[in-house]
Amino acid sequence: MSLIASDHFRIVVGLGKSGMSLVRFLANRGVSFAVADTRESPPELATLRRDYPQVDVRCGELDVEFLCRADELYVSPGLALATPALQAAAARGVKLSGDIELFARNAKAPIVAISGSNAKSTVTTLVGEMAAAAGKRVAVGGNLGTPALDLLSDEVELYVMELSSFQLETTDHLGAEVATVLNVSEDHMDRYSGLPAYHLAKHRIFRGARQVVFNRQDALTRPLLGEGMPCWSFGLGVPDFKGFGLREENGEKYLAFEFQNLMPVRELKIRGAHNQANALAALALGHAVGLPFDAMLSALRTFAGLEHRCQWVRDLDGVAWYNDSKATNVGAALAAIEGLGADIEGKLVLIAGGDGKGADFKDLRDPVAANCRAVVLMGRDRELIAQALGDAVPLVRVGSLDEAVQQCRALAHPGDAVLLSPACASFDMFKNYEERGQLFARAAEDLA
Ligand code: LKM
Repeated sequence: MSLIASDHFRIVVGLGKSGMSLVRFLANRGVSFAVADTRESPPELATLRRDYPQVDVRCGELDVEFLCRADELYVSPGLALATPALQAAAARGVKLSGDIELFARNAKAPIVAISGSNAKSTVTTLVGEMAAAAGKRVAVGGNLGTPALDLLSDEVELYVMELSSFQLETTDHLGAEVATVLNVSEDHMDRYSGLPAYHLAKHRIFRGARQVVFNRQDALTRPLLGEGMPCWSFGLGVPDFKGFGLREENGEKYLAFEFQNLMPVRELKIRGAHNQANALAALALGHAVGLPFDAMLSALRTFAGLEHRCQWVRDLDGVAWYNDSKATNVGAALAAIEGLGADIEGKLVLIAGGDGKGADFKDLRDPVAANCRAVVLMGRDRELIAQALGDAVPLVRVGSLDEAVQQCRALAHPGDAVLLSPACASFDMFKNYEERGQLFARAAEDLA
C-alpha cells in the first residue's frame, strides 16, 4: 500500500570503497536502493555483482530521470556535487547526502572529528592509539582506512574519524563530541571555486559539535563560536589557558598544557616542527574526550609515523631515501622540504609533479631554493612547477618514476637525501598515492 514509492528509495552514486560500505549498510537494514556510477566499470562492481546480484546498477552517464526516483542520493566523495545530473536531481527535490551523514545519524558513541588540508591521517591515527592505550574500545576510520559505516558497532566507545572536505560537503549535521580543522592551505582547486569555498566545506565539521579544537597559528581553523562553547587550542608557541603548546625549561623543549610540562619533545619519534604541532593537536583532542595524559603520552612515545608520510626507505652510498608520496598538495610538500631539509647534513634531491589540481606552486620556490640541490619533475603538471620554481635550482624532467629514481641517484651527494614529495595527486600516472609510494620504494630498494 505504498502511495509514494520513491519515499523509501535511495541511490548510492559512486561505487568505490565508501559506496560499497553504503551498499552493505542499506542492504543489512532492508532499505531498498539502487547504485549508479559515471564510470563504465567502477572499482567495486565485481564485489557488488557477487554479493548483491539483485541490486539494480546503472553505469555510465548519470540519468536524471533514474536519479529522481530516489528521495535521497548518497554521493561519493570522488564525484563533485556540482555534477549537472546531481544538481538537476537536487532541483527536483531529491536530497543529496553521503555516508558520513548516515554514520552520524547512527553512531551511538562520541565522535572525534578531524579535518584539515594536511596531517589529518597522522592526528587521527595518534588519537586512535591514545584511546587504545587508555583502554577504550575505539574505532578509527573515515577518509583513512575503514569507511565510516563499516565501523558502526554497539561495542564501540569512541569513534575517531578523519574527514575530507568532500565528505563534509554531503554531511549536514555531524554532531561530534569534539571537532577540529587542523590547518587550511590550498588544495582541490579543481573542485572548488577558490579557497573560501574549500574553507566553507571544511568548517561544516563544526556543525552540532559540543567542543572544538583550533590551531592558534592558523586563523582559518577557528570556527565562529557560539556562547559558552568549550574550546581548546594547539600551536607551537607557549600555551595559555585551555591551550596546548611548547615550553622550554633548562634548555629542553616540552610538550605542554597550560602551565604544565607533559613530555620532552625529544621523546617523540616523529620529527620536525609540524609533527610537534600534530602531537599537540592529538593531545588537545584526546583531553577533550577525557583521555588521561599518561596513556596519551605513552602513545606519543611509540608512534613512528605513517606509511608514505616522510617514511625512510633506505640508505645508499651515504644518501637517505624518503617516501612522502602522501604529499598530494603544496602545504604537505613544504612541511617535508622544510622539516627534512633542516634535519640533514647535505641537501635534498626532490621528486615532484603529478596532477596539480589547479594549485599555485609559487610557495615552493623559496624553500626549494634553500633546501634542494635539484628537483626532478614528472607527471602532467611538471611544467607548471618548473615555471613556479624558475631558476631557483637545477630542474630535470623525466617521463617515469623509475627514471626519476635513476636521476636522483646520479644527482645526490653523500649526506644528501632523496625525497619523493610530489605536491600533487597521483591520478595522472598511478592508481593512487599508495601505489606511487610503493613503486618509488621498490625502485629505490632495487638500486644496486
Ligand atoms: N559516480 C562516480 C564516480 C566517478 C569517479 C565516483 C568516483 C570517481 C573518481 O574516483 C575517485 C576516487 C577517489 C576520485 C577521487 C578520489 C579521492 C577524487 C579525489 C580524492 S581525494 O582528493 O580525497 N584524495 C586525493 C587527493 O588529491 O587528496 C588523493 C590523490 C592520490 O594521489 O591518491 F569516486
